[in-house]
Amino acid sequence: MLIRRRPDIQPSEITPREVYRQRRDLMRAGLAGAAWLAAPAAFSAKLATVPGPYKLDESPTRLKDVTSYNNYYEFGTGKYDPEENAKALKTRPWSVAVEGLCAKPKVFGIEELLKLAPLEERTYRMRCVEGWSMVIPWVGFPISALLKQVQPLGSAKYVEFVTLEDPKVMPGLRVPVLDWPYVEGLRLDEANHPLSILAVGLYGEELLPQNGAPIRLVVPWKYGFKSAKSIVKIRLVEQMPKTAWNVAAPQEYGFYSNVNPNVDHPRWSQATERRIGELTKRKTLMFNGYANEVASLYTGMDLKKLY
Ligand SMILES: Nc1nc2c(c(=O)[nH]1)N[C@H]1C(S)=C(S)[C@@H](COP(=O)(O)O)O[C@H]1N2
Ligand SMILES: [Mo]
Repeated sequence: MLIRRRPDIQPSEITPREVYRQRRDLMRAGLAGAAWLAAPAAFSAKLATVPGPYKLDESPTRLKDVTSYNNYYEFGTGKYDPEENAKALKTRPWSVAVEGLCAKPKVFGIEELLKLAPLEERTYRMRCVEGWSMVIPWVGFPISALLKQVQPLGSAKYVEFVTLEDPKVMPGLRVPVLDWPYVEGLRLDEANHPLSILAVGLYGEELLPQNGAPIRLVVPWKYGFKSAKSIVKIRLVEQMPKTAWNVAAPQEYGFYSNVNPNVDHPRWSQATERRIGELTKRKTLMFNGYANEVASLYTGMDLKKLY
C-alpha cells in the first residue's frame, strides 16, 4: 500500500524511535508470518531461577527494547551503540574481586557467583535520570549474600563498585565524557537492603553484554546510572566513594541519586517519565515506587540537599 506523506519527514522523527521500530517489526512479522517476531534474541544461556519477592503488577518492557535501547557509554553514547559494539565483550573468563575493609577478601569466579545464592526473578521498575523508564524482569541475587561471605568490618561504611575498563573492546573509553573506569557506590545499608541485587540475567536468560554482562548492580529506587554494568571489583570502604557521574557533574548528580519527582535535574523536570514503548507520560513515583521499602533508610535526611 502506498501512503502519501511529505518525503522529508520520516516516521522515526515523529514517533519515539523504539515505538516506530516496534511498529516496523510488527509489520514485518505480518508479512513474514508471526514466527519472525517470536524468534528469540541471541541469548547465551537459560538460567535456573526461583520466583523472588517484590511482585510487580506492571507489564515488562519488551525484550527487544531492553536489549537495544541502552546506556553503556564505554560502548558509545548513542542509545543503539551498545547493542552493536558490546558484541566484542568477552564475559568468560570473568572474576570479581571483593576486597577492602572485610575479614575475608576473595576473588570470585563468575561460575561461583552464579551458584552463590538461588537466582531469583526480580521484576523491577527502572528509571533513567534522562526521563525514561522500563520494567525489567531481572535474574539475580541479593548483594547481601555476597557481602556476608567476605565479612565486612565494623569500619566499612560504603561499598564501591568498579566496572571493566578495557580499551581493546570499548571504543567509548577514548571519549572523555567520564573519568574511566565507571565507578558507583552505595552506603553499606543500601547495598545490604533486600531490594539491591547483583543481576546476572534478564527474561530468564544470561545478560547480554549491552545490559552489563556478566554481572551488574541493580538498585531499583535509584536513577539508572547507579546500576553499574560489568563489575570487576567491589570494595568495602570507610569514606563515601567518588562516583563517575558525581565527579563529571557534581551539581547534577549526587551520591544518593534516589528517584525523586520533587527534586528536578538542574536542566529538566523529574516529575514525569516516559515508559519505553508507550507514548503518554507517567508521573514519576517517589523512590521509583519503592518508598514503603526504602524510605526508612533516609529518615532525617534533607533529600533536596542530599540528591
Ligand atoms: N559501566 C556502565 N554502567 C552503566 C552505564 C554506563 O554507561 N557504564 N550507564 C548507566 C545508566 S545511565 C543506565 S540508565 C543504566 C541502563 O541500563 P540498561 O541499558 O541495562 O537498561 O545502566 C547504568 N550502568
Ligand atoms: Mo541513565
